[in-house]
Amino acid sequence: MGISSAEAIRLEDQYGAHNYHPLPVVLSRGEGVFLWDPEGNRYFDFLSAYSAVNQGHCHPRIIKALVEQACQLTLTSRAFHSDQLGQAEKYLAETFGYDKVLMMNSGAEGVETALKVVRKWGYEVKGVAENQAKIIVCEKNFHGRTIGIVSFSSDPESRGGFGPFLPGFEMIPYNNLPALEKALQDPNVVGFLVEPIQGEAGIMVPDEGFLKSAYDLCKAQNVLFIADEIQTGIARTGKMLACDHEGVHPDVLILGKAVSGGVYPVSVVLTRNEVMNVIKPGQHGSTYGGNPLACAVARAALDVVKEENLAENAERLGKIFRDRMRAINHPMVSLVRGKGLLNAVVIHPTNGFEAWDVCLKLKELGLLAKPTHRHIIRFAPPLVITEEQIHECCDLIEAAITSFKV
Ligand code: IF1
Repeated sequence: MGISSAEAIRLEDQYGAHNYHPLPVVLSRGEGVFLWDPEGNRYFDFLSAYSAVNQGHCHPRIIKALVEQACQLTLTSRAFHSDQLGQAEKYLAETFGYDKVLMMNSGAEGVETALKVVRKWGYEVKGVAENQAKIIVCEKNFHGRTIGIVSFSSDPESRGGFGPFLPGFEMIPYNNLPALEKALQDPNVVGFLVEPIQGEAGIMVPDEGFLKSAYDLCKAQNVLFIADEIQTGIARTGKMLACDHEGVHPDVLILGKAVSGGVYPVSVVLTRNEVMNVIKPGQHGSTYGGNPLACAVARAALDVVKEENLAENAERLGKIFRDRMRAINHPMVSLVRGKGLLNAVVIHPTNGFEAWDVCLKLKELGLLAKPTHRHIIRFAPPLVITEEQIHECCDLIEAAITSFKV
């Protein structure tokens, strides 16, 4: 028997850690761009689980792969080979143009893995002295929640109370080539970790050419360019990878979220032999990393992205979305930015109403989105959304915003 929304919220409140402040909506079913609550109300999903569900909820092809593999074999550990792992690694390597793949589970683990590989490359290949390796990161980054990763966060909320922190990181402003050039002068620098668009910072799109120039600067100093495409990857921004917009092929690529279509946690680190080969047996791993279920799901999820041309759809519908948002004539809409179907609307508080109130109104009208940093609303629907649905949703967003009288 299903429970009511009120009961579901009460249970979470009583028994769950209060590490989130969700919108007051309970979801019990999803299909494509739609979600339903237990009372049967239908919503357009404009968060897509932070861009994990790019292929749409419960995509039949991905679910079929999940169920078929689940009936066959789910976990072997890496103590033994599986018939699925090599096939998935080959598929991932060929899809993204890399020699080798290391599969993990959460995005944060993918980032940690990349940092370990890059540090080790720094010592064994670049020749940095023991314990001296440095990795450059950007202000307002978001790469996950492990102690290692929050050690180089600039967000007091992410870091506060979790010290002591890990050394070996240098922070520079995002989208700032002179700062990068300066930081790269240190010969102990082994990597530059960057989000091609900063997600949690509020969908901050860097200047055109930033990624390409940053890549070139890294190359000149024998520093690995590490792209965290956990949120921007897998067609979200209108290309398979956000780096593709500038023809940049990162030395190290980190994927997560939509690499499995929101069906099962899978993260992936991809790089060339020279880098990946520094990891020897026993030096890194995970019980669940690269398990048969993960492998089958990831292959199906990427098949869907390619066969349904989700990148092209995101590119085309993203332009329509931003045009429609910019055409809303209301003082609450102060800025619209984004790429593909990763967009943000900056809400100017009006008469005491702010982004949270707009999201509550949107929920009432049947569309789910979440504020970030108080005044920004992120709009990121599943990429299977149609042009007709995008227009219908833009109508809803316009109606929600214009319901606030000036
Ligand atoms: C939460 C944000 C999005 C990420 C990038 C690594 C990770 C993430 C670029 C870690 C995760 C999530 C986590 C989620 C909220 C969400 C988020 F608002 F915090 F920034 F998407 F925009 N790199 N992002 O965006 O991946 O370990 O979570 O699998 O609730 O913390 P993970």
